Amino acid sequence: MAKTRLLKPKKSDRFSFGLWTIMNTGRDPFGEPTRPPIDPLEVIVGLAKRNVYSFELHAEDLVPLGTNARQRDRLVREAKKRMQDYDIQCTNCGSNCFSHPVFKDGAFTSNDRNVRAFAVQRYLHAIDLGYELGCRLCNLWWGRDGLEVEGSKDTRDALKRLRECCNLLTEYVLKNYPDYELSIEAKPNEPRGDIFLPTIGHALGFIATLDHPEKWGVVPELAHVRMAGLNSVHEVAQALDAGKLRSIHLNSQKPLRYDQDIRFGAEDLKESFFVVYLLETSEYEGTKSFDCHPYRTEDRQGVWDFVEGNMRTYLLLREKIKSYQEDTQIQRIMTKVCGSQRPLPSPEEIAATTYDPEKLLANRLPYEKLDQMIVELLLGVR
Ligand code: XUL
Ligand code: MN
Repeated sequence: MAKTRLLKPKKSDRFSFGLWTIMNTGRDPFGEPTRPPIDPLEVIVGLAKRNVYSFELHAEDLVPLGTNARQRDRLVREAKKRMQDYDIQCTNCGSNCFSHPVFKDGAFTSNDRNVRAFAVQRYLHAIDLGYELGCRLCNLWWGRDGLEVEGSKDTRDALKRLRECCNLLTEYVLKNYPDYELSIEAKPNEPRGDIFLPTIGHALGFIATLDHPEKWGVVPELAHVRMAGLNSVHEVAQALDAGKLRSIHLNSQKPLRYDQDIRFGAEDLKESFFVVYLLETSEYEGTKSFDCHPYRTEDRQGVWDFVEGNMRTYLLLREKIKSYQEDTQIQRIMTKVCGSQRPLPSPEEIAATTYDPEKLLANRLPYEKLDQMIVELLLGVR
C-alpha cells in the first residue's frame, strides 16, 4: 500500500515527456511503423492524466510544416485548452530541423545559406509558439548538423555558422522575450556519421564563445553520452558545476551502439541511480524529462506502460537515496576515504612540506566493499 503510493508520480516531481516520444510509431531504419500515430492533443491529455508535470515538443509535433496560419492558431488554442483543463505545462519548445529532406545536409551548418536562414526561421517560429504555450526554454538538438564526408564542410566554418545562428536566436529572444532561455542538446552521431558539438563538454566550450553565453544552457541526454562510451553521471555533474543544466533527457542505452533510446533504467541501473542522486541532491529545479521510445513491439496500451515505467523507476531510485545516505556502513567508508574536504594549503606551504608517499599509500580504499554494498542496496537487500 505504502509502496504503491510511493510509485505514484506527483506534479511536484516535475516529470516531463517529449510529445514525440509518445507519438513515435516504432519505425526504424529497417522497418515500417508498428503502431498507429497518436494525435499530439491526445498525448497532452494522456500525460496530464498520469500526473506528468509538463511536455516538451518540436513545434512541428503540434503544427506540422505547411500548416496555414488559421489552422496553426486553432491547434494552439486546442493545446492550451487541454493544458488548462488537465493541468499540464509546456516546458520546452524546439524545432524539428532534421526530418524534412531540405535539411539532408544540415540546418544551421548547411552549405546553402538559404537553408541556414530557413532553419533559423523555424526556430524563431518555435520560440513564438513556445511562448504562447507558456514555456520559457527553446532546446536545440541539431540532428543533421554534422557530416559523413570530411571534405564536405570545414569544421571551423561549421562552428562559425552555428555561432551565427545561435547569436541570431539570442538577439530575437532578447528583443522579444527577455525571460526566454536557450539550450544545446549534444549528441555524438546519428543521424549523421559525426554531429558537431558531440558532448556537453563541447557544448559548454562553444557556449562560452557566443555573444550572450548567459542566455544559454545545456540539456544532456543519458543515451547520447553513453553512445560516445562516456560516463553520463560525469556529464550531468559537469553541467551542474557550470550552472548550465536547463533540463535533462533521461533514458537508457547500451554504450557505443546505435541510438537505442530505451526506457529509463532499463539498461544501466547503477549509473541511473547516481544521476538521480545528483539531480535530487543538487540545487537543480528543472524538469526530469524522459526522451525515449516504447519498444517497437508495443501497441497503444504498451505506450502508456512505458510512460508509467519511466516514472516508477525514477521514483524507486529516488527512494534509494535516503537508504544510501542513511546506510551507516556505506557512509563510514565514504567519510574515511574522502578524508578532509578542507582546501589545500598555499603553493608555498605545499612546496615546503614533506609528503611521504609510502605513508600516504597506507590509506586503504575499500572500493570492492563499497560497490558491493551499493549493488546490494539497489537490489533491495540492505
Ligand atoms: C534525438 C533526440 C531528440 C531531441 C529533440 O536523439 O534526443 O529527440 O531530444 O529534438
Ligand atoms: Mn533528447
